[in-house]
Amino acid sequence: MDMYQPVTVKAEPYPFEFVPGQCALLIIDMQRDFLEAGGFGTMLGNDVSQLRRTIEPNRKLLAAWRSAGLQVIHTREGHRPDLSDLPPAKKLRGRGKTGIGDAGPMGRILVRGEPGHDIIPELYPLPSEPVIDKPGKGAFFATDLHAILQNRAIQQLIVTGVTTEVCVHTTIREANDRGYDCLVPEDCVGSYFPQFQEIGLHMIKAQGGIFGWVSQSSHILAAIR
Ligand code: C5J
Repeated sequence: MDMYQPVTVKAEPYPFEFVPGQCALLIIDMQRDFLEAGGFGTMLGNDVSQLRRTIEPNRKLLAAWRSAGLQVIHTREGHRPDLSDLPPAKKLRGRGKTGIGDAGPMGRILVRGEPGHDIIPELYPLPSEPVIDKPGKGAFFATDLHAILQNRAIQQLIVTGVTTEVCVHTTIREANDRGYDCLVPEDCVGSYFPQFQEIGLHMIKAQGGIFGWVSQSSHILAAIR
């Protein structure tokens, strides 16, 4: 593949054109606590199957992206073990009996280094792929993501992961304000709430692509083959 020959992907609201060498696959928070039965997500009463359907399309896209020699970045939502980066408001919100930092089914909930905080084995990062540990919903807040993208001359992002209306959306909005183009393959993003999945994707591509483009992983695979 010619890294600097633009590639066009079928997308809405219109085709997405990207330069492979300047486009990273950004996989948001595919962590065990959100996706595995018995994790934090389930504990909150969510149906993880709504997220698990994204694993296989992400696995295929990641494999193709890696074999084309393109750049991959992963993120994880979580906090320092001493919780010094956990805003009190985030800790209290939800009013659950068990929250961030407490003992959960897979170690302390959303704490770095705990089993539940780690990325699911199906999409495990390679040692060469940066992993951004983020304390917030957006991947740019209080992280070095922007610096890494700038240093690698990345201008465009394929954004996948969970959850569509929370960390994926927040990251796309942050990326927009920093000048990045974002394409979202809808089969590679998931929400616990089907109605939020649907409306979240509409919000990205509405008004001529106010936050970016929406497509399917099959269209991206076809474009990079
Ligand atoms: C949430 C996320 N939903 N990764 N985190 O709390 O979207």
